[in-house]
Amino acid sequence: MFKFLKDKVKKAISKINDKVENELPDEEVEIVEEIVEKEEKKEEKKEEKKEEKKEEKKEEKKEELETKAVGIEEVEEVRAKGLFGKIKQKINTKNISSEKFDELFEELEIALLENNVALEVIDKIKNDLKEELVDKPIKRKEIESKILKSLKQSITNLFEVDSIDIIDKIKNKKDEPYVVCFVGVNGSGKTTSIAKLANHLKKNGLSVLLVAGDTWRAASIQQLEEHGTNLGIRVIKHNYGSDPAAVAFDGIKAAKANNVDVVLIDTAGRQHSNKDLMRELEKIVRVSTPDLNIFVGESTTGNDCVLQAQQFGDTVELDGVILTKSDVDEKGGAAISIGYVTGKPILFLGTGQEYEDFEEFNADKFLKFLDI
Ligand SMILES: Nc1nc2c(ncn2[C@@H]2O[C@H](COP(=O)(O)OP(=O)(O)OP(=O)(O)O)[C@@H](O)[C@H]2O)c(=O)[nH]1
Ligand SMILES: [Mg+2]
Repeated sequence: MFKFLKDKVKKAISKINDKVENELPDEEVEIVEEIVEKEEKKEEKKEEKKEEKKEEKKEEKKEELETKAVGIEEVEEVRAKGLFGKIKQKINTKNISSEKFDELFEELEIALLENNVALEVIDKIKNDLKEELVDKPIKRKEIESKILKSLKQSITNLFEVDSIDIIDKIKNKKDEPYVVCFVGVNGSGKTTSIAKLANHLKKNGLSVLLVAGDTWRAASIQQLEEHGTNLGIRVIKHNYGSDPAAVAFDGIKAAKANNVDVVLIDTAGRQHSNKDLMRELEKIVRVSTPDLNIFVGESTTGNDCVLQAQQFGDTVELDGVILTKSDVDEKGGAAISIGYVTGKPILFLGTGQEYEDFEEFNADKFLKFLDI
């Protein structure tokens, strides 16, 4: 999962590091530490011992400065601590100008583009990194780690979209069934994700009902019924060609009558450009007033997936995203981009074809995967 992205980003950062190392001149930043020598005059006998100790402390402090100091700002901080002895040392730093940064960032930009990261996300990462790295003396040894740290922070911020605890939401809606509608293009994994979520909810002690709202594609009702049989979950269906909004209405009615906690509505795959089918989707949503509309997108389709989510969002008010087939996605661009671009959280990742291949999305885990 996401291996290609991980490798490319690492390579790009290593290249940037080499360029900074080789193409930018060293700049010396002088660090000065003043002495506060109070005790020396009082106890002359102990002078020698003290001198020894002072030397030790100077050495220790020098080492501390070596690892800490990156520029003038930190000298002030160290000075405030008040130490014994006087330390004067020069640290080699690199200073990246704004123009040089633009040139260096191209390495990373290409890596991100190749991995289907959305343009607005690349722009955001660029601005974040620029703020952290430009015109600030960076200690030579710390260039690569500083870039990685800035990149990690920038990507972390991309996931700062309010998440939804679906189980909590369902449990909090006590009087009526909680209704979830699944939308997306053909073959994105809607029906499979419904079955996976149904399984997950059932395992968490919730009762579930499925609505066969795809009355369009051949064998779609049968496909949902098979999942229902496997999972021991009731499926409400009409005939092929019937109005899916009416099936959804009946499903919710049946769930109410039987005190079912959750209704999951399957819908036919459709392209945003198909006006009739989009109108049909609008009607399903109008009639069933879902508590949650989930866009199901194929992780492997990268930028297309992000664009589709935006387009579906024009017709249906989306609340969250399920990214399927992340098990076969080496790029990860959709996972990085979709939350930031749509402002909606990724709720789950589909990680295979089995019911259990379904994970709650976790940004920390994702970052660990990227190994940044
Ligand atoms: N590897 C992998 N395959 C998946 C995943 N989710 C779904 N699939 C497969 O993708 C194919 C399409 O899945 P469906 O659930 O039928 O997709 P759909 O969106 O309902 O399709 P339509 O109803 O035709 O629009 C099936 O072969 C699924 O097994 C996943 O997370 N990983
Ligand atoms: Mg389907």
